[in-house]
Amino acid sequence: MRALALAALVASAPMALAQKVLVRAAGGKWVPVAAKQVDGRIEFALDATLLAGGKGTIVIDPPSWMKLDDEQPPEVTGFALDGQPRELKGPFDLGHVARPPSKVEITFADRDNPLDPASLLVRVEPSYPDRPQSEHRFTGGADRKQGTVVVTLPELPQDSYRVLVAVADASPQVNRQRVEVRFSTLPLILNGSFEQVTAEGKAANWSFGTWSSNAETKYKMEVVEGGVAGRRALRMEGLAGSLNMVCSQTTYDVTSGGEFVVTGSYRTDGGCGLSILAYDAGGKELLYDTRGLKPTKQWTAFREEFKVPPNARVVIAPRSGSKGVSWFDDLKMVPK
Ligand SMILES: [Ca+2]
Ligand SMILES: [Ca+2]
Repeated sequence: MRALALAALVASAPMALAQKVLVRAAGGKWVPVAAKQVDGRIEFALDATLLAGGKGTIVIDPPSWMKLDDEQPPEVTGFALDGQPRELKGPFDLGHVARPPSKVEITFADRDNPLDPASLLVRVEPSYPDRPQSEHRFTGGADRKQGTVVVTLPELPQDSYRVLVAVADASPQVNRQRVEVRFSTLPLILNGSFEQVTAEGKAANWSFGTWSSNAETKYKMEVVEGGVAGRRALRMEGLAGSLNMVCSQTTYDVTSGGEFVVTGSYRTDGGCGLSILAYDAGGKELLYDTRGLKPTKQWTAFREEFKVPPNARVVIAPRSGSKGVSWFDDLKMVPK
């Protein structure tokens, strides 16, 4: 029989009095191992056949409160934003928020062992090293089987954020629970003023195409100088054939649902429009609404309202089906 001998250095006084050495054998059973102390070290031999795949966990003098067989990570028992308790159903994706939370509180509880504050991991991504950083603290009950992590967020630049909080129980298995809270403070329509242009000269964040065409279809869609905000605007020109020119963008999920307003400016020779589409997580169409915009030679503001259920994926599509030139600029979408 092959035996694997390990020696553990004694680092503290209680260890020097080691009474009990246990190894977690294949199948999860804890098996006591004979140990002796030699010159301030604990020595014991391990029977390799006890271990699963040559790996095992050794515990020396576990405290009396420790439940060695614990394989369950702590549970999430509370979630609050800015002091307001929220539903406990993950994933904790807040979607687009007009104002980011300044305090995220997550309560963990473990049935068998205390939570280990030293295992606590809190990360806010992306991070802005030059800006004030988030802070966190951990408060636990007397037996520490329950604890709350409070993350205080500084004022954050517009971005799409992930707050990661992970904590483990104080068990030999180190069972870890992770919670990710996501939210976005980016504008719901990105590059709505058509100022950012890709290396290919296309408007960033937007898709271009026709939603129907025939052999004679001829059109031009581009971002050029002009408009009412910034320096550039979207210009679409119908030249020939069947015309159904569409520029579209899928917004960040509007997790909250509710009423929204899309505003912008346009001008058009032959008429244009704005389509608002919404889909659920499975891709089922929830809304397909096209608002017509009448011909006008002057830049003219428009405002369209719509309503979607929670967790809708919204597509905003300025479009034109007419000959001649249509322009769009300064598109914005906000909760009503
Ligand atoms: Ca546990
Ligand atoms: Ca612009």
